[in-house]
Amino acid sequence: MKPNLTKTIALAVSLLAALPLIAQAAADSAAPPANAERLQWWRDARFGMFIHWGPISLKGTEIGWSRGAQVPSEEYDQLYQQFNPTNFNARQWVSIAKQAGMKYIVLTTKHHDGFCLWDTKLTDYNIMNTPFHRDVTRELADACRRQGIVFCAYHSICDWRHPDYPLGSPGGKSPKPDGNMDRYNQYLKGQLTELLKNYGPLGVLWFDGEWESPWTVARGEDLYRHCRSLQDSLIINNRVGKARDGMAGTTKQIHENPGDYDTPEQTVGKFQNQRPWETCMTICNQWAWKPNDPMKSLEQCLQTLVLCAGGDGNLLFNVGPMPDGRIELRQIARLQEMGAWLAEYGDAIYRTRGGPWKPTKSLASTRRDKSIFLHVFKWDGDSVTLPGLPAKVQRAEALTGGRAEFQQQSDKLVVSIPRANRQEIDTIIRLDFEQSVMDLRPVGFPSQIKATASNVYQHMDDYAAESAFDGNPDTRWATDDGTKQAWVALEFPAPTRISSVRINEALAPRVQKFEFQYREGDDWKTLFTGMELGANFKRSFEPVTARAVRLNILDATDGPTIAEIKLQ
Ligand code: H79
Repeated sequence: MKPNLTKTIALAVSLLAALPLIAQAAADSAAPPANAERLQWWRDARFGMFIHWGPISLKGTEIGWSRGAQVPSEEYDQLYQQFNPTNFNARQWVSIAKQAGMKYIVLTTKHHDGFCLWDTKLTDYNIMNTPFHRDVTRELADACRRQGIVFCAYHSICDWRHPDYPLGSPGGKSPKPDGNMDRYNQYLKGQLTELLKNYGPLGVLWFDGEWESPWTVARGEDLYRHCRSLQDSLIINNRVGKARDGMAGTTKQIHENPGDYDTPEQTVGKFQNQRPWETCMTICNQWAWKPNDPMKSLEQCLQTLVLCAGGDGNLLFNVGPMPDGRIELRQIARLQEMGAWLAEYGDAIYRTRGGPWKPTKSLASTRRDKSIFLHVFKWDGDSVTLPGLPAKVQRAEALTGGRAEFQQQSDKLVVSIPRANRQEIDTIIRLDFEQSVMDLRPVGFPSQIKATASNVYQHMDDYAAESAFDGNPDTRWATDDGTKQAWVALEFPAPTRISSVRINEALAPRVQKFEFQYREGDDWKTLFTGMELGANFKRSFEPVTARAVRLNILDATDGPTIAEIKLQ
């Protein structure tokens, strides 16, 4: 009896341990779990089109945010009377998405400005009351269905124009004395009922504008249930809740918050294979159309897609159509280039999962069944060296041409192909194994940066010393609240000649007194001292050969935090 029982318990425990985090979260959260089959479809799709559009395209400023800022609210709110996109053609939009290799379209049915792109009965501020008089949401939803693309809706929770929503423009900064959130919530739910009943089934509901104080996790949960009760197969993003970690888009307190996936914005999400995620990013700089908005290169576009897939996430790539209803020709051309690449190499993107190697600036990996697709952006001399895997490579094939070679040892895998076969954007090598590679644990690359600090905010890796030297201004070294003195140091791999330094404090200037030092042998020597640093400190000095450098902060108003220290 006893051994069997132990076995049963051991089996149950191991089964429990194997349950994905999503299932655990669902079990704890009061909201029902996502429809697994639909979520799987969405993950496999990997690539979707985001469309930000509305009367504000007439001005070329940002949708929602420019209301009461660049464009006076009174003027903004009258623009719909001139909105007449006579060249709008839903079939063409869908064709463009399909040619790009995208599998779903997310349309801004309502942004923070409150304008409704469908025939809503709940407000007059909608597309039917423009000179255009056509329900573009209806037309797009129908065209999607006919052409085999999944139609999805973006919907802003905040509405800075609606008299009941308690906050107004600019950017939700002005409280409305007569706001009534309960009444607004009825309006919000009523509008979603219309969308789900008359335009569905929808693939995804993409909420946004949840961060303002009138929204609560209880309202989020109620809204999540409301939408799922109207369409059970609906996938809903994490912005329905209240736990998004800023633009990184991950979900804090995942157990208590509704929402099926994370939403990094204008940044590629970090490797995360325990919970689905989707980066949303613009093809130019603005979400809404802007004349001559600088556009991303094909290299940026494709590497972004590959980095998302390699991190086990989706990419929702945004276009802002022009006020006459057309998408810009140069944007169409770029999307077609992406589609042509995907037509050839989509096997290494669609229906894959990220890893096992976590993406770096130089490479990413995706996998399916018994194959890993290695995507190399930058070579390290003649080859790339990857951390070892507990599985034996049988074969390597360069999908982008040439003969791939590999050498496998217990601690590393070295892969190469002839220089002439390297692709400028992405050289793809498929590695075949005897068994499935889906259960191989994700492996990171050991950091090349040897940095240390006297104090790291809450001992969190995200704020480690390395973040001050990683060349990425979006990451920072941070110290605990109230810290007045702290140092951060960098060890060079070999003695290095330096003659200038740039230092960028993150957030507000806090440093009040510091010394900048270097080490040749055993002792730190001071190169210079100063009082304030701020966001843009620069200093040149007599060249020295250093083994290490150190910023020693002697006084600060609060815990110092540094985005970058760059040496030359
Ligand atoms: O629709 C597009 C943008 O108009 C919209 N989201 C994409 C999809 C957008 N909403 N907010 N922003 C863009 C930037 C806002 C950032 C902030 Fe915050 C709002 C900073 C502080 C409050 C949310 C909460 C992000 C960080 C904390």
